[in-house]
Amino acid sequence: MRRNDRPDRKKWAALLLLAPLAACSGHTGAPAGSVPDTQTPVQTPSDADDAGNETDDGEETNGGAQTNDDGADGTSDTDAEGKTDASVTAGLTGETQTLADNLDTPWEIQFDGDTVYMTLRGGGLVKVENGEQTEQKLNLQQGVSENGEGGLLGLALAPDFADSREAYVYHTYEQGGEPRNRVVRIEQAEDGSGWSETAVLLGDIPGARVHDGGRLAFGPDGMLYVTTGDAQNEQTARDTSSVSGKILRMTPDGKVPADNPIEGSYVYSYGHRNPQGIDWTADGAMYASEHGPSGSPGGRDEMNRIEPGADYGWPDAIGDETAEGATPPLYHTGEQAIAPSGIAATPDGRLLVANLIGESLTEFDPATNEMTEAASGLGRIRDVAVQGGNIYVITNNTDGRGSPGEGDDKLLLLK
Ligand SMILES: [Ca+2]
Repeated sequence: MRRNDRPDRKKWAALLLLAPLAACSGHTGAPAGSVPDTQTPVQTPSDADDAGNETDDGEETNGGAQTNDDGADGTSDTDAEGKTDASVTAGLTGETQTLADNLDTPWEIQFDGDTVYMTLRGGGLVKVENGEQTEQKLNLQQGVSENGEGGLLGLALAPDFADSREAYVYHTYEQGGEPRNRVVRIEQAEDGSGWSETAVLLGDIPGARVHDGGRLAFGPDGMLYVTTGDAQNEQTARDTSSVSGKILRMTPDGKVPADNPIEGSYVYSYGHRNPQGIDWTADGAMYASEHGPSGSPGGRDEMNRIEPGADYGWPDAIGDETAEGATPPLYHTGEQAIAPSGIAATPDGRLLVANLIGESLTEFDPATNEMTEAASGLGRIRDVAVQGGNIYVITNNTDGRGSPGEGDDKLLLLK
């Protein structure tokens, strides 16, 4: 998801690309007719975790979608800050339209106008244009190491992608036999056929089989934000001298911005366990999803409002626990696990949340701190994007913890 033509791309995209998007769904080759037109509430939560045996990454504990669902939101409250009253979830019918399929663990959706780019965790980069799905060659200076949750993860098209053809990826690699992560800039060939690495913004980010973070997004300020996991070394999360368990902020050239909260440091916020989703609502507020602990007690997946220099408490404050200096989450899932990954702001100032264990798309309202279900029955969901008033998700039933169905995984338009 995130950013294409603007730092706060999704909101803008939703406003600006309405027409192109309608066109997009028309000429992707899949059945058209993407305009939601009913008020059908969402389905019941699906069964939870069918997945793996992992024991420590929040993607695998006994789960279950949130059940505080009061149906799709049909009565969005308008307030200041220019929010519109157009709920993108109110008209969902439960129907979907498949725009791409047979994707092996897709991780991030990015829109460039009508064109979609997606990373595949194993190292592929898929383009969907005019209904045609192609895997593009990606030449990196370090091989992608897909191991556990690591691999080719986040993708962010540069705000000036239309001119520069530049983008950024976050991927796991091996260094001396150990998993590490790096953020690199890539550039698309002029003929559009493939991509090559042109710069390393940040390497040597601690990695592990689980807790690799990996989401990239340009903020409304034009800076690149990067989520990192604690890489199974939880004591590093509140240590601001480490880049693990953080949200980092850097210039598009990989430099530390002069106005970062800690002088000379990439660290923008800390005390994170494994954040995999970030986005900004139209009022400029930044939010992040975060995987809570698994095992006992488990659950405690979080939604946080991200403030510069703030400490989000992991591992010393979990759920409602407090720790000195720690900012509590706006919302957590209690004993349930949903394993939230990508998030996407909606035009009316809410956040859609892609849930893995929860096998659902939920909608978080920062005005009430309530999470409601928007869609389910699609299996694990890794990422979500809002474009032109429409909602797009990628499933993640092939990520090793799900039950792949025919044609999985898929890029879906929710109708
Ligand atoms: Ca926290």
